[in-house]
Amino acid sequence: MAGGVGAARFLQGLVRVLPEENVTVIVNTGDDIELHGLRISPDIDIVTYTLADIVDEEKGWGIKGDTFHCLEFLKRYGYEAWFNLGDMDLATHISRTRLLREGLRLSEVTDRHRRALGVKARILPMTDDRFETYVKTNAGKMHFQEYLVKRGSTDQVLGVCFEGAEEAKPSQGVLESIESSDGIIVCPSNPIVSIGTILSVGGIREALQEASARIVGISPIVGGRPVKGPADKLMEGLGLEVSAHAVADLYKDFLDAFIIDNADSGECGRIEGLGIDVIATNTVMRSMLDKISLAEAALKALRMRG
Ligand code: FO1
Repeated sequence: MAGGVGAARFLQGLVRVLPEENVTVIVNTGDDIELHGLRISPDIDIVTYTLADIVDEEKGWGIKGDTFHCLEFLKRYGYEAWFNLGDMDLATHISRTRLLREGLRLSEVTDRHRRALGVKARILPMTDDRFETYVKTNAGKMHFQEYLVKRGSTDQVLGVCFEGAEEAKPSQGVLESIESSDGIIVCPSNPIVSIGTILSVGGIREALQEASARIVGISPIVGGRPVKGPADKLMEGLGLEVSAHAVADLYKDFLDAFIIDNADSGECGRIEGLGIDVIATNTVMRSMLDKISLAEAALKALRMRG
């Protein structure tokens, strides 16, 4: 189960210790947005580009070597261009929008794109239905991307709402993959707007509670701060403590084990108190070796071998 950049970095390690075709990634679509008439699915694209080895590694999103000529020209026509869509990246959004308009489901489009880019892992959007994350702030309610990218996560968070969550059904293959998998990993992603969204889609949380496979989570919080992104601001805004323990608490109804960073080893006892096995290791992924070691730790916690 995956959000964007943190999950994609972890998956780079995972596909080096497991055959890639044995991996299914269930991806958050709450960050999806329509801009310039195009459907953008940031987390799906981040995971796909990363596994295709074409991602801009420094940013963690977009395509390496991409240019921004189209966006510059849109600005000359007076359009807002706060979301940086590269020229090659735009081809993905044009294709997605076109295929959706022709009647394909988002999951079918995603499958076509990942195959075209040579990705062997299955990539499943959490839902094919409309689902958008909004953040309630002191400056009003806004789309998650507006909060994150346009306004740089500077507004005070008062709440989060998932529009479409009540009607959203898991996309085809999601529940089946949870039921039949040998091990389930909750990637180091934002617990509110990446994993929280996936868990809010009808039936997914229940499928995890009933899964026969072991489930391991990886903390996205290291030393009381998120490795990347605004998880701290969102957690605080919802009245939660910003800690590995608070993340484990959000997942305690289905988690068997939780991997936390060595920096948070002081929280082991509290997390074990939730009935969850704890593994403390290095979770900060700077090099490929870090990613591979973390993937190996996850497989060990799942009692699986690569
Ligand atoms: N993140 C930014 O911080 N600024 C951007 O301009 C931006 C553009 C962008 C374009 C395509 C894409 O797939 C992702 C993009 N992201 C950008 C990342 C994205 O907004 C977030 O990282 C995810 O939604 C959170 O997982």
